[in-house]
Amino acid sequence: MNKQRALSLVKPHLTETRYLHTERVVETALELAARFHVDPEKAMLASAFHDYCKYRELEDMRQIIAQHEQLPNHLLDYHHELWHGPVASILVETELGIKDADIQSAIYWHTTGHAKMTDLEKIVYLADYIEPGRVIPGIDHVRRLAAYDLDHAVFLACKNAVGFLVSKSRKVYPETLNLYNDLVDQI
Ligand code: DGI
Ligand code: FE
Ligand code: FE
Repeated sequence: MNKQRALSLVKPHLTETRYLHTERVVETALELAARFHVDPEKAMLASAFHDYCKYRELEDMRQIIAQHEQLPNHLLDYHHELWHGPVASILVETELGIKDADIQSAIYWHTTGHAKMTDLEKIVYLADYIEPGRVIPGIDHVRRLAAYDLDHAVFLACKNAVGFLVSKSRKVYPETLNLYNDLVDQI
């Protein structure tokens, strides 16, 4: 599937703003894929569909998580913002026929990250964070690191996200902390 086709399939599921975000995530992911030697087609498809389920009804997502054996029920104990990646990893296959474990896993983990991420997963996670439309405190440092050190950039994005959630007294998903712990000794 080429980029135009992928974007035309995701567009009806998104708001205009979210679609423009998605276009920028795709371009950013393709740049990162070239830089860090990751399969560009997988990077394109995972980034094009990463927010495919961002606007699904919460009740529909709740049901899919509860019923689908590949999705852990404990997701329901966390903020519903964490549901759209895992749900999309299933629905891109059942609704669009995208059946590729690497792509589906990058979609699954794009919000929280996890320990021992693949480079494809890191690229989608990072592209979502640093795409040029994002305005986040400290983001320029992450963008500079993304020019040459994938792990360090992912670590700083994760650290910023954890710091933000803690500052707001929000729950932090355990895998986000596992990603932090995984990389803190490596960078
Ligand atoms: O879908 P996007 O907005 O493009 O980006 P995303 O999938 O990274 O979602 C970001 C939202 O998810 C943002 O509002 C912060 C929230 N989030 C990320 N990790 C966690 C989290 N919220 C909670 N409560 N816990 C987390 O670990
Ligand atoms: Fe998202
Ligand atoms: Fe996104």
